[in-house]
Amino acid sequence: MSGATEAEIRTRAEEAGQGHLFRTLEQATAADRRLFFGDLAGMDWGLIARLRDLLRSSGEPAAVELEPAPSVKKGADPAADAAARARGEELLAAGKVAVFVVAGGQGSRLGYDGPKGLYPATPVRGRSLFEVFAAKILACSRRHGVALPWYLMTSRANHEATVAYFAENANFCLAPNQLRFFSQDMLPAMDEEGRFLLEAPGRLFMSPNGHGGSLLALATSGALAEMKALGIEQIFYFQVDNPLAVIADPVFLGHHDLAGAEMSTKVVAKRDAGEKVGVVGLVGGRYGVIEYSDLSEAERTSRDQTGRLRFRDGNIAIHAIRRDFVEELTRGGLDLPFHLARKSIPAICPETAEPRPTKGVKFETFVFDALARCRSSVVLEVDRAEEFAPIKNAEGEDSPASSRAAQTELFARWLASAGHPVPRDEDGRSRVAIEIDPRFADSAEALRARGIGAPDFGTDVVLE
Ligand code: UD2
Repeated sequence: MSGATEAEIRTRAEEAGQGHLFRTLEQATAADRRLFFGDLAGMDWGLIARLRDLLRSSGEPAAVELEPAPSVKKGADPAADAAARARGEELLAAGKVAVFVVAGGQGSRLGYDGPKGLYPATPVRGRSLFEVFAAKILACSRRHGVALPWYLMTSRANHEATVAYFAENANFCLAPNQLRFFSQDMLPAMDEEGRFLLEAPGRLFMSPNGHGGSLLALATSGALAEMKALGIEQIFYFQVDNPLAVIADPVFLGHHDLAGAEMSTKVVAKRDAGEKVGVVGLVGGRYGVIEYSDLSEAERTSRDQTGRLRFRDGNIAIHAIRRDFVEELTRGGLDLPFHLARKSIPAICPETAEPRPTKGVKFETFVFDALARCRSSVVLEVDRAEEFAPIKNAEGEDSPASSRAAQTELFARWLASAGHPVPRDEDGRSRVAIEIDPRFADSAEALRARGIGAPDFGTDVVLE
């Protein structure tokens, strides 16, 4: 409804059952009011009607038959890995790969007030997640003689701060045309009757439409068309929270490409039955990820004959996705199912504007639901210690402290492989924090090739 008057926008919203939104509108600030009418004008009312139907019909999810999916373990077959690496390196050198990070989430569990990518993640210098990824992309670009393009998806709440951060840091030495920022769409939260919720008069409670929305945003932002024009065939997808992600891993890209897969996934063996990661499996015969909250107790704890968890392939949210598969999924809108998250939402009463936390529903699509559409998919198991140390919680597992410790241990192994074993305490942990900048060395082999002398282990070690 672009170009519509406020009266027309209001009529359309009232017809859609949202008349309550206007009862406190006279209390809204001018800025909120503008945004409010902008949000309503941009509303996809056809989609809203579908979401309201879904809300009405959603009972218990139907039981699905879950089976473990076949997987390949990195390192188990060196010849196959070498062939995959060669293929992946060929794709990279030919400029057929783009890197894509989803950074539109709100990071509320971490309690960090800002885009999560700005979070200081490294063990000594405290470099941000975005700087770590930029450094890895720079190192990979140099190695393959290309300017690896990096697409960054933000959301309304963090877009400007993200773009400004890169500008303030001179894009961490990446070429300006190597970076593309775009935002995902937002969706309104609703109460159980399908009425939109307000967080303040004239301010709709909107939230990002889930990381599945990243595929749609690739299409609507023009990024997908641009990738096609650039000759890009494969998209390396990852989440903003994992500083150990091996960006554009040629072994993964190669396995995926050689198998002719549409979309592939990296997994790690689950730490224990209770670990909060989705599990990759075959759902009714199709590839998929079952969220930890949707696994039954029996499935969570079930073990195979060898005593290992039957469903142990923990999704680390790193995917290789064919560009033309994303085109197929987004032709005429995003073809992925919606998930409903029921939460207490800090809403106001639409009559009195008094705060009234409300049991509400948020709608999201998940990128991994696209796996169900694949004819072929590679599930590549990798070593957690080498590739997965996410920052999700303020404390405990998957926290800044556990991630820094995992980074130090990885760099300690690289140093040991280069002939410099690190001093260890009685529990076997490195006595000093260690940081190796990816621009100095981004793998054990790269570090060995540098031929460095013994570092001073009397203090924290930084190689940069
Ligand atoms: C996700 C997976 C979980 C497991 C884990 C691995 C889901 C639903 N669960 O859990 O199964 O594999 O990751 O690390 O994905 N994001 C957006 N836009 C959105 C929502 C999320 O960009 O609308 C990004 C967000 O910035 C982050 C990532 O997606 O990079 C994961 O989001 P999350 O923190 O909600 O998912 P998490 O960690 O609970």
